Amino acid sequence: RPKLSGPKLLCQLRDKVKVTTLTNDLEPFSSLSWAVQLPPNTLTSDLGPYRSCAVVSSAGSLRNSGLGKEIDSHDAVLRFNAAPTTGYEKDVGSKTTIRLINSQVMASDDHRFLSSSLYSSGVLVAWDPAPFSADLTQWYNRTDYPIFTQYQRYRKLHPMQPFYILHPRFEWQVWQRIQDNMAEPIQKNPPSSGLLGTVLMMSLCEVVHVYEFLPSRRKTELCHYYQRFHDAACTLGAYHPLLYEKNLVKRMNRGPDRDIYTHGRVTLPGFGKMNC
Ligand code: NCC
Repeated sequence: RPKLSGPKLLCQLRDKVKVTTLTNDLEPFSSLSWAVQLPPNTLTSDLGPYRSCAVVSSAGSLRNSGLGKEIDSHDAVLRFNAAPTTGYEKDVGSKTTIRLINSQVMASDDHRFLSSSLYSSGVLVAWDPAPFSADLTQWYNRTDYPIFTQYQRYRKLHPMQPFYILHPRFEWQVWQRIQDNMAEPIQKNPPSSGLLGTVLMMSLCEVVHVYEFLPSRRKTELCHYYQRFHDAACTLGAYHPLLYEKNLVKRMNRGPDRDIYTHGRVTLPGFGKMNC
């Protein structure tokens, strides 16, 4: 298999991956009473385009980075799961435009998803590891975590907050880009929120800066910047094909290698700004 150059990889990603979210007209949802809670339009038709965007990984290497001001200078900022800004502004900034959450966060008691103020501002986007078929009915009948019951509860409590659910086709389209560009077979688990959020922002923004997804010189076994928990698997991956995701992002990076070392910063073009 030929190894594609960065620009070719970027074009392939643009052409083969479509960021889609569930809308209330899709089966099996359209025939369910709560479908009215789903948005009528997709995320990409409702949001953007933004000029510049930041994707802030939750890596421990953001500690003492001093990147807060730089991150907040972007037109839109995407964060993940339970990653806070309060108390960490100097390193991660305070602006949150979109929060991408996995279904585990929505379901587990310790995250207090329904009541914590962490989730109640900005646009929420949720996803759940779906069967590879990406068939909506199959998935609906056996989600990894109870994403749909939690979605309904949350929407009742916060009816005005924009809240989208990623179409499972999207996660497997991204997975397929990784597999097709790697020599070995990779585990059949969906990509991490980090890569999903990066591709999501590439479809909304002219330029995307990703912070500490590729670790800088501050690389550490500290899992998250906001927790005292050490595990190298957070950076290297276990369930998610994280190392392969990082390899792909490294190849697509249009910024200088030095930016990775000093700032943990990768520069990616938005899909609308690419010449293929
Ligand atoms: O840890 P998590 O990810 O919330 O981190 C968000 C994204 O940041 C990137 N990351 C994080 C830490 C690190 N040291 N290096 C990194 O590169 C990754 O790209 C990651 O996706 C997830 O992907 O949704 C994940 O969620 C957690 C967990 O569910 C949530 O934090 C809520 O507690 C998963 N952890 C466990 O299941 C124990 C993690 O595997 C993936």
